[in-house]
Amino acid sequence: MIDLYSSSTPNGRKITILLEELEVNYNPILISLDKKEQFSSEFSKISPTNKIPVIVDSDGPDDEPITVFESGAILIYLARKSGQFLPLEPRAECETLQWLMFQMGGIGPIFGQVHHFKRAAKELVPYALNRYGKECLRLYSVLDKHLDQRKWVAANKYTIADIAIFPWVARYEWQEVKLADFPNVRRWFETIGQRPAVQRGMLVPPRPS
Ligand SMILES: N[C@@H](CCC(=O)N[C@@H](CS)C(=O)NCC(=O)O)C(=O)O
Repeated sequence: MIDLYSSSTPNGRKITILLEELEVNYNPILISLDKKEQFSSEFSKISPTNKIPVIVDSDGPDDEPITVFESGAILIYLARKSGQFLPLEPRAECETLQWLMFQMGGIGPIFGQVHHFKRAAKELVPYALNRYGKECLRLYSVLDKHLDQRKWVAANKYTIADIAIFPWVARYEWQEVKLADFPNVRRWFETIGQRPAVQRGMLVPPRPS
């Protein structure tokens, strides 16, 4: 059994999408960021960064439980364990990992700042809105250009690179981005959004009422 400590955010949903795709049993445990549960002493034991997502897999390597934090590392761990969504062939694996890192190092941090300065910041900070807004659009352009003539982000296959990027693009309205301006991204987004596992994964854990 896999315990997933998560919240209804893009980084959390990367993992629920992959778990749903893999059809494995997992137990979602909501960590409420609003209630600052990520800073509890209990959660700090498994998340040294005080961030979600984290998994605890009771069936880890050498028959021992394993705890994994950082969403990219969790995706790689689960993909390797299952032998799915991360190709083994070295070039295809490298391509998949490089686009996964593009999400981890670019899309995640920058879109996260856009969400913060557009929706959460207590004051209007034009400099930050301009800086992160511009970089957000640049990242969409990179992805759009890359997806021209390609169905998937990497390796001609649906992989953890697609899974990592999807829930961030799903918040395009928060970013005030028009997907019509990025037709290749929009086509890719609509294709992935039709997958039943993706639809299920986007609902777990539910938003706290
Ligand atoms: N690089 C980390 C980022 C994780 C992250 O930023 N998680 C956010 C939610 S999406 C979080 O836990 N925020 C709580 C906080 O910053 O206090 C990953 O990909 O797992």
